[in-house]
Amino acid sequence: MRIVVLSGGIGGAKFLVGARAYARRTGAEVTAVVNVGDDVMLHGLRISPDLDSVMYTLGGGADPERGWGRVGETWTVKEELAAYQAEPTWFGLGDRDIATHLVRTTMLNAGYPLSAVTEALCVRWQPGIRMLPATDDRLETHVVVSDPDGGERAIHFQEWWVRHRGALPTHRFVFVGAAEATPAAGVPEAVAAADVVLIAPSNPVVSIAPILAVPGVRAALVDGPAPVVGVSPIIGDAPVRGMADRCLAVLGTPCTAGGVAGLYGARRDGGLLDGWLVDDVDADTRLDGVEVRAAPLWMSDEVATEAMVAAAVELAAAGRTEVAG
Ligand code: FO1
Repeated sequence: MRIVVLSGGIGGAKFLVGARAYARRTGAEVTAVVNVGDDVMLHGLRISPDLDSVMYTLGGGADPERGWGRVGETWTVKEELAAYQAEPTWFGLGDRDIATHLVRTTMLNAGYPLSAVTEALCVRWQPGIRMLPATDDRLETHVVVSDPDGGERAIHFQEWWVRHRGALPTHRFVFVGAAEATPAAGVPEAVAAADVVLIAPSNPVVSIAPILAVPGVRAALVDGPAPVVGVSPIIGDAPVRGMADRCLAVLGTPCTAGGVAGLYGARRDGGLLDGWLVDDVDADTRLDGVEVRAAPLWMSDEVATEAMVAAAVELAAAGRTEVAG
């Protein structure tokens, strides 16, 4: 069986650990299509936070406490940059992590696409799944916020997320470059060959939406043969982790399993979903045209997460829904 997983960073990485365990047990193959909207150029380096979170987590090199960056990290370069007052001082690059950014930036400058760079980095980390960026093109999430003088300005997602913790009057998210972007090498082929596509319980607004904003990725999902099953990132009325509540509020979408399902939409009605997996506490969630099932969705350990993946794959076995009309 071929499984494609749409994934953001930390939550997606945890889900992929379960997907890899499921694959090892059943002989399935997993391809992760990973968000690049969080990517940013800082100090001359290309940082790809979600790709790195997935790669380090699956490769056993992630810091489990912080959730991002490397375990056993040191911060000499960060301190030296701060001594020069080199902005942004609100974003910390660890010494070990910087080696990854140096290799990535050098390869990109030499003309390799991000997908090839990611493959090269994975030779070291051996994540046990295939990792693809959603696109090799420039795609950055920017956030339109209120200015103190009453106007509006757009800031990079990382400034909104890390520096301001999302606590600014926020109007909308813009996926710069998405409309012109094409899927990374291998993405349309992986989706076309998939038996099931899973949407990880990642932030729907700033992790999954930028992937879907690449027209060729969305088209591959809509036109491809595989059923699409989403896993709710919301349990009760709170995100499993991160700031999905703040992001959903910007869109005016309720922070509930049903709210996020509505955002993805039913395939029958021109959306994406054939199936939607919610936590047991949200078992009464309904979305017309979508098969909803409940299972425990806390990714407390690998065994629990593998069981989630198994439940999502089983839900996909119910098949694709017909498009209305
Ligand atoms: N998150 C922080 O809260 N503070 C940081 O200084 C920070 C640095 C950083 C460096 C590299 C990297 O790959 C991720 C980093 N993150 C940091 C995490 C990142 O901002 C976000 O959590 C993700 O982009 C959201 O998925």
